[in-house]
Amino acid sequence: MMDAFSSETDGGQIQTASPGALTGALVGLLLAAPLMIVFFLGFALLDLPFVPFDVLDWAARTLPGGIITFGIDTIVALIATFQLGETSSTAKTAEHIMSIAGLIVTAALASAVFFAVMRGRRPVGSLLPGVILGAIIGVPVALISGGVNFVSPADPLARAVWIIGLFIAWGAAVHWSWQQLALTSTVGQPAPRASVTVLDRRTFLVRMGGAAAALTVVGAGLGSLFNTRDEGGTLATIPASDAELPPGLPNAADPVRPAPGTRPEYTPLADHYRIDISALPPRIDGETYSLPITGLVDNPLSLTLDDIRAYESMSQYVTLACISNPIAGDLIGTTLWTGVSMQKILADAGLQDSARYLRIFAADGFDETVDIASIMNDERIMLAYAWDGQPLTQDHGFPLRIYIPNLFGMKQPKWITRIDVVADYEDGYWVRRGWDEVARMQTTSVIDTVAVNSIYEDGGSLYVPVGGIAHAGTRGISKVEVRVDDGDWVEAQLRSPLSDTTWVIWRYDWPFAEGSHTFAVRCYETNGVMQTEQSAQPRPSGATGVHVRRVMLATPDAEA
Ligand SMILES: Nc1nc2c(c(=O)[nH]1)N[C@H]1C(S)=C(S)[C@@H](COP(=O)(O)O)O[C@H]1N2
Ligand SMILES: [Mo]
Repeated sequence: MMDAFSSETDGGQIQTASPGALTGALVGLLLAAPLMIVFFLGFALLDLPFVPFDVLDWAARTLPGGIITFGIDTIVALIATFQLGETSSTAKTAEHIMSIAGLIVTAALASAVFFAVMRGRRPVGSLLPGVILGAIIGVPVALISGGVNFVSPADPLARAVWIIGLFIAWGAAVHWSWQQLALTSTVGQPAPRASVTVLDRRTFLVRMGGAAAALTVVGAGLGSLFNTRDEGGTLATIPASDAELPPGLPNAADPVRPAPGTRPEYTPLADHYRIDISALPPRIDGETYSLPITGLVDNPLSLTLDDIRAYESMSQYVTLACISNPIAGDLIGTTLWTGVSMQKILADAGLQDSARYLRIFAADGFDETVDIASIMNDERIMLAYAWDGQPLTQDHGFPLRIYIPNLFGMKQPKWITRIDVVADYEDGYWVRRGWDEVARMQTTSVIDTVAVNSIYEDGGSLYVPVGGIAHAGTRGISKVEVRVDDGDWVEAQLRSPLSDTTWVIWRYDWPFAEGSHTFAVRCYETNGVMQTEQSAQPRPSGATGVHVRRVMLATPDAEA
């Protein structure tokens, strides 16, 4: 394992043993924990970058689309299989944990290599090799952070100094630890020199582990104490009186009630899924924000939030879905969007004859292209600044996002910073990574519930309410059918939707029969076209197929 060797010093014989790569890995690991905590404190208290998130974001932008998709699919499948909770927020948490674990493992490996390289050398002299070790990790990480971190408001130079400095401190600590371990006296022998406190290796590592753990705990405590940043900080810019709160949903009187257990028809804002390419959403100051609209226009514009809100507003109930949503997944939600029609804004900008597309750029490095012809054909395409009657939250794209009916979320940038009017089409962020260029929402239907706890009696017979959603973008739903076991397809009842672009709630009360049964659902667009029964994965064009649920039904207690 660890071979001992002797080295001469002017003080006489020091028994030294050169620790190996495994010990190096352990040291690197123990020292990485406090390093993470210091990074976290800098983030929580001083708005400095939390580098594990930056490295993750960078990897997500750089790795090939297939690998990223595989990663996303795996996480989504794991969350669904083990029912870990709402998909998008659970996935973000999983990514956060993976990013921290990844950096800690990197530190452990680097330290292992360092110990291997230093093996056999004399444990005296300057800590320069440790400093170099820190810089080898710190410099690329600082560059990565500088390239992808759109969250930290700190000065770029200060950010680089902070990141490189902390990694150098970590590297020096690794080197110092190596010196201490290499100087280890054989157990039982007194320290050879008074100036060098030599502990036996085990004691040293145990003490170091204890110190690292203590630092980590104290740091984490401090961090949570001070991390009181208010997400709403710059957001409350629409006076509450102007806010368009849903005044009671437009279909409140519809006699078709959702079957118990159907997902809420109007998604509570806090439960709306969030999908984007960053560990932390970009932060934009609404006070100083302005949106440049440039390129092939006669009057280049630069619109502040007040300018945009001065336009006549429109509010629409919208169902937004992610193209990664599996059949029956929760990466879909419905809320009220408020904004201004793109037609009005483009009219003021004055499109030139050659103008064909909008290139839309976002604060997180995301981008997409929108066809001007579709804007001219659909006044519902809008720049949105409010959801659910409130200014967009930071997660959902403050201050501005675009709404494009009928398309999956990947075509609809949040945190818009710039619009360029151009003549030529260019692929957007996810299209470049292999996803569908059009990304039209698929026609799908889902069984949310077979309400085994809501079986009821009517006219001497028992019924089980079955229900869920059906959605076809702007094409609308004309019919939903349910099949139980090998029976016929039977038409379900439809509740009138919140708008002609939202999902439709359906319900079917099935005559109860005990035992295990298989329920299937399919839907039809308004024009009579049936959804495809062909099952497809989300990549590249969105999931399709018939949703099936198998449920065990038992006769309810007579008293119940
Ligand atoms: N700037 C930016 N806009 C974006 C994204 C992003 O990563 N960055 N993700 C898109 C995707 S894939 C989806 S599904 C929707 C999700 O919007 P939400 O998080 O508000 O639900 O935002 C879209 N707009
Ligand atoms: Mo998405």
